[in-house]
Amino acid sequence: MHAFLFDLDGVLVDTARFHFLAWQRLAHQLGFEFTETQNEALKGISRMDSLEIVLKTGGIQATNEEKLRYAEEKNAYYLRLCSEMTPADVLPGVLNFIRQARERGILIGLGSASKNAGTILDHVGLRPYFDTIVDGNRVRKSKPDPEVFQIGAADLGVLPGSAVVFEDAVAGVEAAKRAGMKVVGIGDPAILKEADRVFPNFEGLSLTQLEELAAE
Ligand code: B16
Ligand code: MG
Repeated sequence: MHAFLFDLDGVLVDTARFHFLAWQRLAHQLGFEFTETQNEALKGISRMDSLEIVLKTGGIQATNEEKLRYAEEKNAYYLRLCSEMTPADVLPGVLNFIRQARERGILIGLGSASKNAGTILDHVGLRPYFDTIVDGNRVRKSKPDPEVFQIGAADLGVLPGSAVVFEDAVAGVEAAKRAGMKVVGIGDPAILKEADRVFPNFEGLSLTQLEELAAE
């Protein structure tokens, strides 16, 4: 294991919840319901691709101009929710795990679809732990395309086979697999079926538990 590439939303911080609340608010404004189950399909997907899915769910036709306005409104509300975040919002066990990895000389990268990733890392104080940050501003093709993780590995100078990706989204797991990397799912094994290992979170997760994965 030479590098760890972390997804952001739903892995390091619980902003997945804020994305859901912001999309749900837009849906309510447009007059339809948007559930947590429907939200699952948006995880790891770019903002505009997510909007298309949300509008389809509500059977809403919109012009390009309207779509841009809806996306801006959703993002403004999302950022309002995120503005209250502090280092206490880093998910349990994450900091310890990243520190352990750095002590072992493992390089640390971010591979997120979010254009707000840098802002969020600053809010929660995680930026100094990262050797590279690949976010939605740097990629042209969103997950499940492997681009975000390929750029991360290239930045860190490691081969795909030496990188382990940590992901909470089905699209993200697929992206990492397509990049030829090992994937640790964070969440529900019934949803993250394609991941090499799945853990509910980072609490109690040690590097030793991942050593056999690296050897496979
Ligand atoms: P933004 P990740 C993804 O981040 C989220 O999972 C997804 O729900 C969101 O739509 C996407 O970022 C874009 O985010 O609107 O902030 O640019 O999970 O890849 O870290
Ligand atoms: Mg995620």
